Amino acid sequence: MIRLHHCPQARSFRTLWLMHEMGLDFETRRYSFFDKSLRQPDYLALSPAGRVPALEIDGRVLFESGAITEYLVETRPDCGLGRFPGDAERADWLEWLHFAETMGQHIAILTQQHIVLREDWMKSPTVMRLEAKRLEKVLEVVDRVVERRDWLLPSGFSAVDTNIGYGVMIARRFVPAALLPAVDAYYGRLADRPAFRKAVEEDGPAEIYGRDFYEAPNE
Ligand SMILES: N[C@@H](CCC(=O)N[C@@H](CS)C(=O)NCC(=O)O)C(=O)O
Repeated sequence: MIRLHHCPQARSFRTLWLMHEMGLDFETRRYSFFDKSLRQPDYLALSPAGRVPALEIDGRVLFESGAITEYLVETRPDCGLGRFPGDAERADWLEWLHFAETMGQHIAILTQQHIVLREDWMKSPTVMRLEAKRLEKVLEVVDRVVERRDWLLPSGFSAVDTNIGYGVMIARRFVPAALLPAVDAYYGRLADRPAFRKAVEEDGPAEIYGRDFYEAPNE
């Protein structure tokens, strides 16, 4: 039995989507991002920092979406979505896998600033503008690659497209999609994938991002 612990719209979407790409059977347990259920002792026993995703698999629990991605493709290599030691694309695959969290850190700060901090006096327009600009710079790295090909690696779609692809999906709420046409087209290709659509259907009611776009206010 594989069980994914998931919050709608959170990084656990990466795992939800990837497992559909891999055609795995699994069950999903959903939590609210806001109601402190991730801080309950039962959940902390699974994910000690109280974060999603956590994945129960092969008789243990794993947390950290990048590690989960690597574990899933290594233990189930027939899916063809990993690039293993000896593969010419191994280094690029690893770079993209971890670069997804460079994108993730800016998204996390922007989410905190725009959404989690509820009172205006808690928010910093400077941080919002700075982080949106930094996120745009990160997206430009993706843009330069996907303007030349459909997926991040020359050989085709792989698990790193799910890790980066989740970031691209959320980043569009903070950086106008029109600024990065190649990323916009890449997102269109990702969103067209049956496994992505299945993951969107199973994601659960949107709770974190209620707006399509969050503009950084002027000072
Ligand atoms: N680097 C971790 C980050 C996990 C993480 O921070 N997830 C967020 C959701 S996107 C979370 O669980 N936040 C809940 C909280 O901080 O209370 C990963 O990729 O799994």
